[in-house]
Amino acid sequence: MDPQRTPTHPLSRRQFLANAASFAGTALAPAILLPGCQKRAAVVTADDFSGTVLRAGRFSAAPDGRSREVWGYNGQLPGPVIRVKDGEKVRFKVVNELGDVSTSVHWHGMHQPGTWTMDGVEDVSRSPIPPGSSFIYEFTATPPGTHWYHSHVGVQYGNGLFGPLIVEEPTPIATYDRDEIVFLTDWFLEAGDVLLARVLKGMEMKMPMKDKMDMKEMKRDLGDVPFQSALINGKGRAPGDTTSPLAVLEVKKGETVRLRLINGSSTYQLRFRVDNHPLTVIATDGAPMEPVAVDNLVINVGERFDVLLKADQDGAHWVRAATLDGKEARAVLRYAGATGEPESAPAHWGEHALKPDEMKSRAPVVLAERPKEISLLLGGSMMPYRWSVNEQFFPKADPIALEKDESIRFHFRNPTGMDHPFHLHGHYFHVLGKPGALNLKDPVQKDTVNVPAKEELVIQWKANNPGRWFFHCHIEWHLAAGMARVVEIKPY
Ligand SMILES: [Cu+2]
Repeated sequence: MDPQRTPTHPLSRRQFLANAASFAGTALAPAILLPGCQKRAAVVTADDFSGTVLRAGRFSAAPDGRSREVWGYNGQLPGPVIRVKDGEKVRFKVVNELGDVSTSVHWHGMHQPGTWTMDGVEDVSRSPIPPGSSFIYEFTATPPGTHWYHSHVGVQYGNGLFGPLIVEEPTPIATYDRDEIVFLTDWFLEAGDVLLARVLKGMEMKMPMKDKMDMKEMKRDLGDVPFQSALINGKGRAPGDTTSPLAVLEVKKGETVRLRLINGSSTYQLRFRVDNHPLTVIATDGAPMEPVAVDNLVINVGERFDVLLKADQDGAHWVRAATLDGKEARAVLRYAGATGEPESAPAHWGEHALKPDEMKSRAPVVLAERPKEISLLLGGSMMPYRWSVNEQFFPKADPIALEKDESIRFHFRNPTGMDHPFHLHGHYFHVLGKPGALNLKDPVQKDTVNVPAKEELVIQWKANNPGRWFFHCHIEWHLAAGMARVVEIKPY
């Protein structure tokens, strides 16, 4: 074992909060410093840039009918739609107008070939953008497909610092008339750092008698923060609200629409369905897959799915996104000429939910025969509240050191009571499935995969993009409490 391994004795509450504060990019020094990239972000003035500018700022809004301070880009929720072409050299200027905190933008899904320092992860890719400063991100947009962008500092993005990033395919992957973005996100009245503090405190109060709770004893748990509401394209209704405007997707009878589904939540996986409309799944995380016709599909935090919807009905129909215990957000699919909202009716999800083993790559797959095997044991405790990979808690965790072009097999074991959606930056991986039933023939490519509670999962990938890449659970509270590693691919 590595001599640097972090001792497993629990942190005191004070130490934990200090670490959390450091994550939130507040008063404390960055937790880690990088060789060659400690430099502060460059400051540019308004007139040396023409192109897309994202201004990260705070504004008041009531997206689910309850007013709060939203942190967002350009005063919008979600942030502006960015559409670029595959292979295009892009430049985005990000201006930090948040006031007293640093920020960054991670381009979730972009592989950043040769530009790992543009990946936007706080203190992994580079130092974040200080308050009042700006930074120009410059990279080649690839791979094509449905992606998103969000802050990668502390637990900021759940406050609204997210938006869709679409990279157009050079040749169409399906036949359809047009596309629509459907950006899903859970939504809370309180700011991320307030919720994080409550997660720590609340869990302690729930379980005062136990010094350390083994997650194996817990039944499956859907979220660390109680669900409040969710938004579809920035609109929703908190419980009891029946009048706040909902997002409307207008369709014409006879057309086929590609829905670009993005789950930009901080906490909850969401089941998606359009009443009376089966969906054909054609891509995930940007990568084309063999089409699968479904009634509904679960989208984990950080994941994207592209689905085709054939508009062959009339009137108005509910678009639903619900937690696995049925707490629901809605939008309206409305045919030209129709008005109003559908009748209120309970969800009928249909029989066919997309299953992980139905997802197969459309492109031919060649897997290396003797990949390097790396075991990843996921763990967690409630007191102190923290989450681990191989019993280490980021940032006090060893990097996963790899050589360029090594083939890697990650074997996840998740004995905890929660699902963990893991995201690997800078690469695709193939999802081989559960041990004993690996798909070595046509496994789908993804960049974010759910590791279900009490299960094991194997993925394989090639470390062909040198750099320091983040690899982590995308649930904000798990990431902030240690469930992350840096994957270091040398030479970079
Ligand atoms: Cu997690």
